[in-house]
Amino acid sequence: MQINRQRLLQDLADLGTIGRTPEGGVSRPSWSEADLEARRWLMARIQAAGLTGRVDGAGNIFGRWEAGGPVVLVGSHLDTVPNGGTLDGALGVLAGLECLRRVKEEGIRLRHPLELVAFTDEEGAFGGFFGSYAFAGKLTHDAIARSRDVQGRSITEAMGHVGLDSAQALSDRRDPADIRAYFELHIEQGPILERQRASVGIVETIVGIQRFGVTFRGRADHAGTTPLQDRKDALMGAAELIRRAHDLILTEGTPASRVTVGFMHVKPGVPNIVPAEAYLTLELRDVSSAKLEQLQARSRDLVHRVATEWGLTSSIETILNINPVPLSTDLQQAIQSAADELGCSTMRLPAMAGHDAQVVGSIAPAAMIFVPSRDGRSHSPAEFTSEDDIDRGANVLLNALLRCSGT
Ligand code: HGY
Ligand code: MN
Ligand code: MN
Repeated sequence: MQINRQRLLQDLADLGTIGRTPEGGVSRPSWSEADLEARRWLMARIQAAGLTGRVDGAGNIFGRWEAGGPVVLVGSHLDTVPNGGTLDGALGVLAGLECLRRVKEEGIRLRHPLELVAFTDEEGAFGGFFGSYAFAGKLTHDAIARSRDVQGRSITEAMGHVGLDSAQALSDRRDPADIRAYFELHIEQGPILERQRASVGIVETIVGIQRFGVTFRGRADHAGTTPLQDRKDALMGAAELIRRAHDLILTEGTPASRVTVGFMHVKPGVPNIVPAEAYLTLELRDVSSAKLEQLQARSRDLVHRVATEWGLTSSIETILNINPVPLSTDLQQAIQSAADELGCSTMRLPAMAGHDAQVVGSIAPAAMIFVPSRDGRSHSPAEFTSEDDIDRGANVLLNALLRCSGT
């Protein structure tokens, strides 16, 4: 049995028009108008396929055919980064939907039901992994209260706007005993598969991420009358931190360590006033928990040292703290067997992007299948995977799902 290639490609093209940007990318941050439209579109596709659709308290969307017993879950996310690509997340959800449709069309009786899932806010418009955290029972009242976008809008407000109560997310934890396995097909978003000429990646570990909001506070002063040595310029602290954090990770990290400052805000943000406050996000990643812990401790020290050197005060808040997660070796083997049967070349590799699979993987066996990304590009409209690679990946997914669901 094979997936229906044309139907999957058409679904990807259709979803890719929702939130389309002039640059050819898509913007569907969680709970935006485009995200809501994508949610309605997916629910209509689920119903058109004759599956039972459901939305839980966190806004996660499910599609199921048969009931009873622990499920084999398959999915990913519909939300995107601003001006991102059309495949990140969408591929895993739509390939999952296609697999369920094929099993239903063929009337295959499975020992374990298949269930489709599209998780809420994987990309982190409000912090990240809201849906999978709720699903895994790892969400708290405090975490919900802290979930805000960069404009300061809370997830409670965003969900309230569409008639949902964010507190409901706390009551929709899924019993781990109800999950036999979770599979996520995803684009690699890096250059490894393409360089190695492998068509299917089998993920061994997913990177850990620690994301902080760092604030430097100094003093607003006149940009003309205040001599440089008399200033408490908050932005100088931020600039120094960015430079030195980069050096710190290069010298103390491993080739799998990352640091990124992806957002910065300066107050009052006026050309002729010395910056009184600078806020930035500092994100660290590593596949080793011990290394990630070491790097975050060293980065925290660095923030305080830099603040002192520039006569500033500083504070650090945690936005995201997610551990590296090794994926199930049994499920890796199932993917390997599926790929071998289909004659696909494979390689094992780590995932350097965060994925819902690492949250689900903390409570149940989880696995990821990667397909190549041209030039390793992602989180950009330049994201591209060939139709043949998409087709191969989706067929490996279908084959692996059947192996785990028990025909
Ligand atoms: O940020 C990430 O790694 C992912 O794309 N959510
Ligand atoms: Mn992404
Ligand atoms: Mn993704």
